[in-house]
Amino acid sequence: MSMVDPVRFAQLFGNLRQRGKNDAGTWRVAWTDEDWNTRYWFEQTCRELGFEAYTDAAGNVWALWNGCSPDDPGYVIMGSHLDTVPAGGDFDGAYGVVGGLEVLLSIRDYCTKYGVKPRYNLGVVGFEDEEGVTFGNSLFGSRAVMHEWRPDDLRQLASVDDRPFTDAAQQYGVTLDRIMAVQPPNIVQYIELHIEQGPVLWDKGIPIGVVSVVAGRQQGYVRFRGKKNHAGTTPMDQRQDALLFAADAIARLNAAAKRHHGVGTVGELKVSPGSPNVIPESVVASFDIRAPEDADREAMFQAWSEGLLEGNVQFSHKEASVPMDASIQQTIRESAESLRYPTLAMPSWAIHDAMIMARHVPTGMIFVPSAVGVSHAKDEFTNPADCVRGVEVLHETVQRLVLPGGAHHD
Ligand code: HGY
Ligand code: MN
Ligand code: MN
Repeated sequence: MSMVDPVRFAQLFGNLRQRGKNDAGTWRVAWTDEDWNTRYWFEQTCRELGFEAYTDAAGNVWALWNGCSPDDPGYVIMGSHLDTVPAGGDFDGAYGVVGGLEVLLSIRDYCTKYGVKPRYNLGVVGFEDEEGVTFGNSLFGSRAVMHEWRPDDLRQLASVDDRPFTDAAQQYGVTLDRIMAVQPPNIVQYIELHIEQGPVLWDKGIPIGVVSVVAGRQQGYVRFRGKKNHAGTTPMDQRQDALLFAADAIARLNAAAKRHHGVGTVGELKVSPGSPNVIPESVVASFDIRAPEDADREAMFQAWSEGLLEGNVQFSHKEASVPMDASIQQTIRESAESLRYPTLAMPSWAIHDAMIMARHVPTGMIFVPSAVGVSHAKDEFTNPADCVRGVEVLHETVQRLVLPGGAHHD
């Protein structure tokens, strides 16, 4: 029987989890040396494990096994992202990449030992810049693989400190021309294993989530204009305080989210001139609006953006909700049930590379519980038993997809 090896998985995952980590959390932010040293490490590790391993023109790292050689019926790809948010957790993304590598190893070793020829080739990908925290280009690597980027989209991207995305990417050899020319393997299905990042599975005590839809998101920046003046001498009724306008917008976003069954967050504020004794003349605030139903998200954004005081939306990127493939969802459910693991069908409130892949190939997502629902923080944690259960369900699912006659149980 092809089995996952929990010890091998724990060793690989333990190695990755330490990379870019300090007391405040994990700092494998895209387009930094921490991120790219991790990519080189992962590529080298996969090569040493006997796979065709490479980093593509957009920074995505691939490990491929063409077990069907010489014909190429296409690849079933597992994976997630290797980058993190600043001071993030060490499960978000990394868990799915290493879980995929463990399944790739288990199935390759099984097929090699018993001379079994899979129906599809198999591989793992570690996407680049899923988080988009610096340049607002989330899901960057998967969009590059699926050729969703246009050069102008990327030319206009810049950090809050006005550093162009192209400048940062070029530092790692990633140029616009190369991004446009990414040559991915022939992907026929994509399965992403990921932590839930929320409290639902943890609160219900259910070990496996079968993702039904990845919630859409509208994200961007609003600039509020005020009038710079003296904090002491300016009477309260003669102020144009940009930060007060922003504060009003933050409170109203919170109310709109509750009213429209969504979530709304302002996670970033840049106040100018940023001196305690000067009334702010300009504030740039980020916004992040999500809901599984597109109509709810649109209504939320509309209700909120109509009432902005002295503010206008500078940049906004919208991603519609994307349903996961129904038959892959069923395969995941059956796989978990064959292992006697209860499952819960559920939306993903976090966005994932799976929402890009699902627009092009049949795609599924498997969730495991996040302890106390915490994520994007250093105490992000999933207990080892839950981690292994998720890898086993991914393994069982992928066996059913690629092995002749489905999963093998001697
Ligand atoms: O923001 C998100 O939902 C994801 O973690 N990038
Ligand atoms: Mn993630
Ligand atoms: Mn994340």
